[in-house]
Amino acid sequence: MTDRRSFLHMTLVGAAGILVAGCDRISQTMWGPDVLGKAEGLNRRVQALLSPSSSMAKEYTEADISPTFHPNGTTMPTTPAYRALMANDFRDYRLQVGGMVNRPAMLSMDDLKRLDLRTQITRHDCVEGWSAIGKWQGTALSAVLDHVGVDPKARYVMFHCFDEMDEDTPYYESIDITEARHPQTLLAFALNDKPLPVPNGAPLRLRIGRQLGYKQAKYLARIELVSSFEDIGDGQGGYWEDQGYEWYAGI
Ligand SMILES: Nc1nc2c(c(=O)[nH]1)N[C@H]1C(S)=C(S)[C@@H](COP(=O)(O)O)O[C@H]1N2
Ligand SMILES: [Mo]
Repeated sequence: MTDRRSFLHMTLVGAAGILVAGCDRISQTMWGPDVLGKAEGLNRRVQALLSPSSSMAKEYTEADISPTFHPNGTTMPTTPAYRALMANDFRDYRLQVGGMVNRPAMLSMDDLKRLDLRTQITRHDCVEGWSAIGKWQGTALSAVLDHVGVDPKARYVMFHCFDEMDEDTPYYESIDITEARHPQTLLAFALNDKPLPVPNGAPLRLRIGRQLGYKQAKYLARIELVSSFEDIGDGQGGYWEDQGYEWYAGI
């Protein structure tokens, strides 16, 4: 398993390396050394024009659901905290919600289910070149944000996960408040009418409709509202972003 993971890791980092190398060449010949930073900002602005905050990801029908939903990345977290929860079928699980909020909370699965249930059939696209259509059931993240009351100065929602990628480097991700309040942004606990399987992120994962697979954080432990993510990890807003992937991973 370690071998498989390091292989995957090498493949992904390799692919990112090629992209970055390509951009570097352009930067030296055309735009100067800061092109990556500028391109990223430009990408976000173009994306905002092409898909305004209200645009919806395509939803599919039951007939479109993929026969299997290929698990990827971590498929079995090894951290003791996660293993203890798993041993008891996640009955003691609580999602921690904190940071720039008025009422920090520890939400049980039942608390989450009482807030705002949604079901949607959407497609997941991974940068490694595969897609899968799944039926997700979960709580709208916007309802969770309303429940805790967000400080108007908060700009991002950080997702901290139970699984560690390299030693002591937990998987994490972030989205902005607009994406967090999008009606298709869910904290999902069911896939294809069954409790979310462990390989797909049990007991709770993020599902956003309009961005790539690596944004869809699995094994959620904690949500944190922040005004900046500069001081978190290597400062790029997510585990894969810290390896060179784009923060706004529009499909
Ligand atoms: N916590 C955590 N979330 C994660 C990952 C991971 O390794 N750990 N991998 C990401 C990637 S690259 C993809 S494609 C999807 C895979 O989701 P799946 O296992 O349900 O297919 O989860 C994303 N979220
Ligand atoms: Mo992915």
